Amino acid sequence: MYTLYGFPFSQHSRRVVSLLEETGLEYEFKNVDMMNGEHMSPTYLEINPNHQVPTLIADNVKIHESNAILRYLCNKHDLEVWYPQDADTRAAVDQWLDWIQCRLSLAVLGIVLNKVFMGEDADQDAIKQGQEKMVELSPLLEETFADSQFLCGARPTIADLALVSNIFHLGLADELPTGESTGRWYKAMLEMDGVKKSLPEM
Ligand SMILES: N[C@@H](CCC(=O)N[C@@H](CS)C(=O)NCC(=O)O)C(=O)O
Repeated sequence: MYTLYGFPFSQHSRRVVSLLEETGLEYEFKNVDMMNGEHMSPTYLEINPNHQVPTLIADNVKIHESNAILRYLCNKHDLEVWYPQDADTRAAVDQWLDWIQCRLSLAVLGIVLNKVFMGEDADQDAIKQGQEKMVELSPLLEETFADSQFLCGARPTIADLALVSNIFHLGLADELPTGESTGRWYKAMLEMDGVKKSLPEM
């Protein structure tokens, strides 16, 4: 039985919830009320000194970093379809997971945090920079989905779960990528039970 500390409006938390739900692994979700600063509380800082969600607790293991958690769960439970062992496919999954963290995430954060959550304190420059970055990145996704049903082939992997958590986030700010193939992929992802269950109530 896992314990997952997370927050439904956190894109990083949602990807882990999606995998746990899709695979039927047992877990208890502990909501960290970020709107009221619970992630900065001494109790949560003991759990994750980075004051970030998600954090996964297993028997003797405590892991933060959402993509590391996804990989851990796949390795631990031999979730071959979600994180294929074949070196070439695994490299593709890892490439996208890193791309999502290193290239996409900051743009999504800049847009959504400021457009949706910061109200009058919104940093307009961060929104603009995020939008400019998305002009560069969205075509890369569109080209990928024009050729492939999912990021790494004919079925979704943890890279798709990480990506859909970000694309849903962009939707909160009315900034969904507009490409037709990306839209087809996004619709398919939203039909997955695990993804549905990861979404915040609105
Ligand atoms: N690289 C981390 C990022 C996690 C992250 O940024 N979480 C946000 C919520 S989506 C958070 O907890 N922010 C609060 C803070 O940084 O103080 C991961 O992938 O888990």
